[in-house]
Amino acid sequence: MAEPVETIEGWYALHDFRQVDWQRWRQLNASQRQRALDEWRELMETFQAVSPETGSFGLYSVFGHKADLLLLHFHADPAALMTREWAVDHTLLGSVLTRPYSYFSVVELSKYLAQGLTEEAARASFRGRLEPKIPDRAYCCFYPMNKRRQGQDNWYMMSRDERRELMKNHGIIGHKYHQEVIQVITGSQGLDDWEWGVTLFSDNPVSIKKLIYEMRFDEASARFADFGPFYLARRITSGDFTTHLALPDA
Ligand code: 76R
Repeated sequence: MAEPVETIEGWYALHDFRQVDWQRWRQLNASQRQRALDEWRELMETFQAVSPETGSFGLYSVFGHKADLLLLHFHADPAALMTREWAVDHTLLGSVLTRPYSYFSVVELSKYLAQGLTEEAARASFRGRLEPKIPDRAYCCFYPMNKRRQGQDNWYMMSRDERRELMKNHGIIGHKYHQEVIQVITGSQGLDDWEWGVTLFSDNPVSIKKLIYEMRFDEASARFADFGPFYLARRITSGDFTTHLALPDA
């Protein structure tokens, strides 16, 4: 049997996508709308006020038809993420939002390239990556992925050394985009429908595109990667969103 690589887990992640049901929104009267917007602002303030010791939060507006909002939470306690889902559902605005997608996972670092380190040493030196702050970048791209299990292209039948070699090359490509694109890899084996979630942050959507395109030619992706849906979102303030909803013709 090929041996699994050791992984180190950090904060849990909830990618909570919501979509406005405009018909239901328009059915609310003026005072209900006002209440909905006030409640929403308050809730976003609560999310933003999460202690940096235990979590982080970012609000994004999603391009295209797949969703309107991405509420991105990282938190040490999975129960806190559930409470945050419920908190949205319990607001008046929550009752006009549908949930086109969501993803639950946990920040994961694999020890392919840090083999000598004990878990404690790795934890200490990678704390910033295990407990990610939402980076101050304008765009966020999210997609789930699997490593392929098909005929000769079966990631899970390869030896750990072969996989490490592939991950090394993968890391070299990724490193070219160091600082330009910040990546958070979350593992979701047994937690959600795919094996990993990939969350990328950048001020430039083209940098995200170029990174992903370049990786497609690398064996780790070319032979072994299968992808789910891609979401591209732009960071917004809760005020941007409430202004959008409050437009007279909205
Ligand atoms: O942790 C590290 O930085 C060491 C090198 C590294 C590992 C082990 C690394 C670096 N990644 C690792 C693991 Mn990655 N990564 C992806 C995607 O679209 C695609 O084709 C793949 C999606 C991107 C864009 C990306 C970016 N990586 C992984 C794993 C787990 C594999 C396993 O355990 O079997 C997956 C699924 C995955 C996927 N990766 C980097 C990046 C970038 C930008 C880097 C360089 C980071 C830097 O040096 O700044």
